Amino acid sequence: MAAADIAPGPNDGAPVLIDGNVLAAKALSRFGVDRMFGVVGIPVTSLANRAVSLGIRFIAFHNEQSAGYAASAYGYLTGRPGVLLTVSGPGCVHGLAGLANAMANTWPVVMISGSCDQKDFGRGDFQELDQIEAVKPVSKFSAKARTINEIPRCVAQVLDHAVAGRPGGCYLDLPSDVLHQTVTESEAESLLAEAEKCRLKEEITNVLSSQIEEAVTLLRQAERPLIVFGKGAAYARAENELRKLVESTGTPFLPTPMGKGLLPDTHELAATASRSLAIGKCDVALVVGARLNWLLHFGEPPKWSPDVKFISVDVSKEEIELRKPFMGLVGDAKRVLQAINKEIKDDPFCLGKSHPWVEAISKKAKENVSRMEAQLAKDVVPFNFLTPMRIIRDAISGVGSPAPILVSEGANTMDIGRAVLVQTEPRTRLDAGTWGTMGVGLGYCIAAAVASPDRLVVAVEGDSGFGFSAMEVETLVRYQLPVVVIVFNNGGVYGGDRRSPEEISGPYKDDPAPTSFVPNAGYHTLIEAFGGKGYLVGTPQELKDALLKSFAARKPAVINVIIDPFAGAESGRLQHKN
Ligand SMILES: Cc1ncc(C[n+]2csc(CCOP(=O)(O)OP(=O)(O)O)c2C)c(N)n1
Ligand SMILES: *[C@@H]1O[C@H](CO)[C@@H](O)[C@H](O)[C@H]1NC(C)=O
Ligand SMILES: [Mg+2]
Repeated sequence: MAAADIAPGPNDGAPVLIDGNVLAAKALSRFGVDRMFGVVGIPVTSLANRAVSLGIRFIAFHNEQSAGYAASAYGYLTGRPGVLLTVSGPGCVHGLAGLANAMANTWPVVMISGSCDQKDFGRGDFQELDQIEAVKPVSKFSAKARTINEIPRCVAQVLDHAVAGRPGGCYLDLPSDVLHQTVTESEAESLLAEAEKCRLKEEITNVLSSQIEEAVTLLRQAERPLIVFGKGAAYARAENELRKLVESTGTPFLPTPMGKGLLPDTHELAATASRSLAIGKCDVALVVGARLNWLLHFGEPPKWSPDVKFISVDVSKEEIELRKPFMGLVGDAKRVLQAINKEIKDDPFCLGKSHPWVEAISKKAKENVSRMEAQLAKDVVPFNFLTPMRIIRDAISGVGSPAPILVSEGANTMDIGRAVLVQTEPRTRLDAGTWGTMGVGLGYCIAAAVASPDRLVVAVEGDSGFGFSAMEVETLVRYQLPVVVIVFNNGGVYGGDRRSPEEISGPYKDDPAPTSFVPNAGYHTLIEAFGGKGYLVGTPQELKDALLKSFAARKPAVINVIIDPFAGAESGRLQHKN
């Protein structure tokens, strides 16, 4: 708004003044922010209110941790930085969890925190903390507006850095004295315009055509090629290019957990169910937007063959330098795959269904699937993990397109869910991720519902995982989000008390085990406290009915599924790490 547009007020002629809160809200809106997640309080309440009045949807949480997880998942799902707003000191500290988890997952997020009055810093001011120092290990860039004039430029910088190169977390510090300084409307306009001019352009790194040729030659000459892809490829929206590459060359593929759905799990070249053979025997692995970290066994023997040649496609040069693959192609996954597909088109090759490698993979997969299906087909009551998981899988398939977004956390619950539940569309799975973080569930559900209002959101959560952020069920109800949270209630972390006799002694031996919660807890009643719908189920028919009703209603619901506390295994699939 130009100053001239303002209706004349009582002090006719005097310039209209706006404060730092208004200017920050204006900058966020001007630079493309449409959603914010957070918890308000001194000194940022007015910033949140002003943002809303400028058309930004503000999702108010109970805890900054969940809001931070939500903001980062929103960044991942939309490709634009998610924004988390917190108060100073403890609010910022809670938000660190969101920043750190975003860094581990390489998702773009911006945390904006109010901070204490600059002149009182070091004297024990209200909620005082050196926030710039606190965010250092968990962010890629931070900025502090020391005067109101710096606000627009700082906002632009953090938004740009969050998505530049490898996405990650950025931080903006807004001291309370700065939020209360004022400038005139016209000064604000020129500050905003100036900041806009300095915005970073997206850097496009072009891979050398000689490198593309070399990569294609490696794939062409491979006897047992494999294409592995992860959430980096999902973030780059490389699904069409991946499908073209997989199908034109007949190469088996393996998604990482959040890569699932870029190509449908049901695809005939999916090697998920023959994972051990695929990674153990492949001779060339094209790894797209996935890091060779613990989730992929560091790309090392004994899981991988000692002779495997990795071709890594990654947006980060540092990642390639760290892993030292046989070949590294630094660039955006979508662009690099386009170049690879183009190179192949001139001289196509395809393994074909009867190729011994493709046949071996598909044979192993079929064996694994039929073993699993035989287990899944049984109706086991009291519930093990498999029976309810099958019923949930079938209910989710029944929804059709657009497919629901699946959120999952827990140990057994998440691991078994990953094997049983089917992903058919890109970016429809959010789970504990690279960091194995419990507590992400409700925040991810809220982000998914906000980012994709046309999709149902279904969470499959262990009771421990759920408990980390369970109060956010009120947030689901308050915003009436179409989220159905299914809690696998086995009475604790991994389930029942599995301690050996020698672990049960000492003065506190009669305390509940460190892994145990109250048995048969009424998690479904939590959401009822806020007017949401709760279901308690213990049999296949009860679960089917609850899913049918809650999926059709598309309203916030919690389904409390009572599971045999001794089904499953300690630590799920990660026993060797415990
Ligand atoms: C932030 C965080 N704290 C603690 C852990 C350790 N941890 C791993 S899985 C898990 C919970 C497993 O229990 P539950 O969610 O009930 O799943 P179940 O195995 O019982 O299905 C915990 C606490 C973690 N991964 N992250
Ligand atoms: C069997 O399939 C599941 C997923 O469907 C997978 O996690 C597991 O690794 C497979 N087993 C082998 C031996 O490949
Ligand atoms: Mg549990």
